[in-house]
Amino acid sequence: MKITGVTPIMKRYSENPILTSKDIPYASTMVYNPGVVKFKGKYVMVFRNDCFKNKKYHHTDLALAFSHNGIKFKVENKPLSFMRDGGYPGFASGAYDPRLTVIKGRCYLCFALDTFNGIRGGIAVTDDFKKFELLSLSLPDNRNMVLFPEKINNRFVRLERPFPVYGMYGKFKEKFDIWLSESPDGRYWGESRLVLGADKVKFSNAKIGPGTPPVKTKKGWLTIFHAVDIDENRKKCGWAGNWKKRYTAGVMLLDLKDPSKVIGISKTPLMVPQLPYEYETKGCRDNVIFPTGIILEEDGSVKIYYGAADTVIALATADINDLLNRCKPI
Ligand code: BMA
Repeated sequence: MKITGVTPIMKRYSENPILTSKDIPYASTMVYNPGVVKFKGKYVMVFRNDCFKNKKYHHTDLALAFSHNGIKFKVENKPLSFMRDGGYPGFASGAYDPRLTVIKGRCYLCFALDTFNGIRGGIAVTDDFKKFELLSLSLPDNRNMVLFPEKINNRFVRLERPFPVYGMYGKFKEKFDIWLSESPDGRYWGESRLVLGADKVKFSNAKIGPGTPPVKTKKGWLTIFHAVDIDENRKKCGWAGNWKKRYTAGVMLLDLKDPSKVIGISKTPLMVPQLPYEYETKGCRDNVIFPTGIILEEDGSVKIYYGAADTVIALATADINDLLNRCKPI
């Protein structure tokens, strides 16, 4: 799939990647997909750490790092023990793809969990990144959950991405869409409704998914999503056997009062894999930009954190007004 018209409003940090497996003081092969928040005066990052032994997958941790400027992160000496090594009956791998959201002074962690019965989306809450209270685990298959940073109409609200096997495929090989659910307490979720179908995204011919948690602006909730396009002519890349996908980033704006309504969406991707650490690594899957963290600073600048090629963590910045201007009615 050919993509044209990428507007360069995103500025990659010149010293990208900002974190690699070399920065991890314990076993690590690839680090990616970081959730980031400002919490108690610091930037906090929780990210996925995959470990291989003798070139074979061994395990996945969630790793924790802190920063004073949102650029240079110092990784803690131990991984988070949360949901690791059998924390859940039916457990198949560690929690991964974390997203962080602060709501009323508490930090919520959304994550995916591969179990022998399918993939579940989980939500936990913490006040110190030491103790976590597990609030909910979805039915399989679901993941890429992100929480809105405040209750709306007195309910917690999340975006999520179920994997319906009997979807309407049409020209799509995998058509997975972005949904929304509400909860009075973070434990019980319902009122689920479709937000954005993958068929509405001009630069996807496969699945889409929530990327970063939404941030509030006067015009609406701004949120970054990922979009996948499959091209059978793509060369095999990375370690993954038959990887024909590319992950790009898009932006959309949701209604402040009813965030299941899309006000606008970018017609072209915000970011496509363009730099060597995004499209050509010795990692697992090349051609991946997987946005998972966002900070809206007081001066209107936005930091977007993403996993690049499922191998390293990178940062790009933009102006909030440029992102809002990219969102056009569907
Ligand atoms: C998704 C998840 C992510 C990963 C992405 C790109 O399905 O597995 O962890 O970053 O694919 O490979």
